[in-house]
Amino acid sequence: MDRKKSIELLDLMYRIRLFEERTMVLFREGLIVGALHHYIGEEAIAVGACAAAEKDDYVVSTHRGHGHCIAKGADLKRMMAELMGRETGYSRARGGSMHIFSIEEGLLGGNGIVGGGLPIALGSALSGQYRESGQVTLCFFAEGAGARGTFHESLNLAALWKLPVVYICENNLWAATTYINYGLPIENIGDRASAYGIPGRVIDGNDVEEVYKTVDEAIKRAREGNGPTLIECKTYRHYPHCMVIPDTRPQDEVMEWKKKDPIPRFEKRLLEEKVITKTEMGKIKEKVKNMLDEAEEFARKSPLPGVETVEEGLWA
Ligand SMILES: Cc1ncc(C[n+]2csc(CCOP(=O)(O)OP(=O)(O)O)c2C)c(N)n1
Repeated sequence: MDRKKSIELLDLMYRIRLFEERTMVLFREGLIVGALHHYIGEEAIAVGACAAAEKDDYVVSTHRGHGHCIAKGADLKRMMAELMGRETGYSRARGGSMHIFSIEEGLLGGNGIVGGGLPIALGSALSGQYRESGQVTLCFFAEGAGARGTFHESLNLAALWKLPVVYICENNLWAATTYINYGLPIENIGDRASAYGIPGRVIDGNDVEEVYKTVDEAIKRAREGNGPTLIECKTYRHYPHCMVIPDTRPQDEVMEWKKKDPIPRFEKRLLEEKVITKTEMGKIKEKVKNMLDEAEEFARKSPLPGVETVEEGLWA
């Protein structure tokens, strides 16, 4: 991976981490309401995967989707405004944290329904294939979604029709407060690929370069018309399921995984390989902090949607 790309990945990982930390503060201040599911600890997956995609490729996200949006190039101001319920947000405050949608950035939306994104990804992949546009869909979901019918039906059809889709399972071991082996009789979700006759990979989801390389390969395969790949990324979230749920996970497990934090790990590698200096890293972080100050200010100053607009966008 060249220097420019490595620095780009680090920058995006900082953006996600610092965005999430900022939203925690704003949530506690009552400026962000509703559910807030943080992506801290999982940054290497969104960043590695989206770095392998083109701008017009599609991304289908989840309830834990801020990282996917940022990695795909979403505007921090519009994201922050959406979370703070402002008219200038991506979904004009109709969506909030879980429903950031932006056709310009190829973001086909987050999803409050666990496993709800998989059939949507099937649709966008079919559309790409039908239009012969060369567009690939990256479909993110977590291990809890791997136990849903939508997972099996989608992978079956995608494999059958050789659709251009890459399934990326972010296995952070816990579905809210349910440990993986309570809901899944197998250790690796990636092994399920063999049931659909597609390649399955089980990788270290905290290694941004490994994610990048694996997804890059899967995207090439999809673009060449060879169909889907299932990639399971082993990872961990540093915080409880969402802002309003206490942490029920064993604290020694949390501590162990925090030692595998993808950001210091990547920083260490880049420093050792002399790709970047500590001062340069500091400068990137400073830039990201300024971007977040601007995003917060933009959102704070933006208007709340007026009551007269309440029926706009309703179809029923
Ligand atoms: C169909 C459905 N069932 C249950 C829920 C409630 N719920 C919200 S998040 C969640 C856990 C999801 O776990 P996982 O898919 O592993 O994602 P993670 O939060 O670990 O990223 C559950 C059960 C839901 N939103 N949708």
